[in-house]
Amino acid sequence: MRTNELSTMMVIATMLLLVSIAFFLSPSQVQANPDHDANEHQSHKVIERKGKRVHQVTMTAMENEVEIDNAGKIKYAAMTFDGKMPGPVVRVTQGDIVEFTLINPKTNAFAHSMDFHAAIVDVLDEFGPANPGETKKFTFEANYAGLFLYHCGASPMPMHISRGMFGVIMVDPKEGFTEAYPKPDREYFIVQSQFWADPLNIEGMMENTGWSKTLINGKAFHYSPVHDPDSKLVLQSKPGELVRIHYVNANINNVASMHPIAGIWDRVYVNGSPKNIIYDMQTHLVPVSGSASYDIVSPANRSSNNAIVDHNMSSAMRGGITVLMNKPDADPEAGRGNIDNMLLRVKN
Ligand SMILES: [Cu+2]
Repeated sequence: MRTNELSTMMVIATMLLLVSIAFFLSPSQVQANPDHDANEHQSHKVIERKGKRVHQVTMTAMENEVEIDNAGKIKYAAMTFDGKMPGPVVRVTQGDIVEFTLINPKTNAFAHSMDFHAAIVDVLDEFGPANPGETKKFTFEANYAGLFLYHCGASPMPMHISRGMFGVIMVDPKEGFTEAYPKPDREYFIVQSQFWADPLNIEGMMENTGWSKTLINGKAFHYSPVHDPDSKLVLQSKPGELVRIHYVNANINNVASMHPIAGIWDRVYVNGSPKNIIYDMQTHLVPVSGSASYDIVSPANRSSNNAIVDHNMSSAMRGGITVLMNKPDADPEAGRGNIDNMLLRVKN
C-alpha cells in the first residue's frame, strides 16, 4: 500500500471514529435523564426485556403511625405505601414498562389498591382492591411523559388518600432534555395534602370541613423554619441556578394556587410535560390530583430566598409554605443525583 493511500485511510478512520464519538455524545444521549437507578424504593428493580426497560416495583400497604409535625409530637394513625407519607417516588422514562405488585398484609384491617395516574388500564381490573392477606399485580406501559399522582382508591377513598396513601410517579420524556425543557441544576419533589386530625371524619372529608393542616411531603411547614422553629430542612440552590420544582396536589378537595413569593415561575410544565409550557407566571392553578413542574431562577448576584406557597391562605397558613434558599454555600448534593436529595425527609 502506498503511503498516500495509507494516510487517506487513516484520515477516513479518524473521521469515522469522531463521528461515532459525536453520536454517542449527542445532546439527547448526554442529557437523557440518568435516574433509572435513582428511584427511592428499595425493591425497585430495572431489567431489560425484548428491548424494553421494565421496572419491577413492589409496595406494601401499611396501616402505621407517622409523625405529621416537625417536632415529632403529633402521632397519627396513617395508611401508607411502604410506611411513608407520601409513598416512595417512582421514576421511569416514557415507553418503559412498570410491573407493579401491591402486598396487603393479613395484619391490615382494610382493603387497599393502587391507582397510578400514569397508567391506561381498567379501573375495575388493575385498580381493584386487594383484601388483607392478598397480593395484587398489574403491568402497564408508561407512554405519556409527565408528573403523575398515585393513590389508593379503596373505599372510602378520601380516607385512604388523606391518611397518607398517595405519592408520585414521574415519567421522564423519552427525548430527554431539550432547549424547551432544559436540564435543571437542581430538582425537588413536593406533594401537598389535606389533613384531618380525626382519621375517621369521613363526613368532614366529603364536606371539606374540619381539616386542620396542610401537609407538604407529609408534614406541616415541613421546609419552613421561618414558620416552625422545629423545621430542619429547606430546599437549596446557588444564586442563579435553574431549580425545577415537581409539585403534585394530593389534596382531597382543594385546588392549589402555586406561587413562589419573591420570584416568578420562569416556565411551568403543566402536568410535568414538556409539551405543555406556560411562561412567566406569578401564580398557577393546580387541580386536585393534578401537577406541574415549575422552573425558577434566582438572581445570580446575591443570596435570596423564596417562599413557595399555595396562595390560598387557608392552605398556606395551615402548613403549605416551603422555603427555597439561594445561597453560595448551598449543599452541592441537594436536589441532585438520587431521589433522597429531591424529596427531602428527615433521616431518623
Ligand atoms: Cu388504602
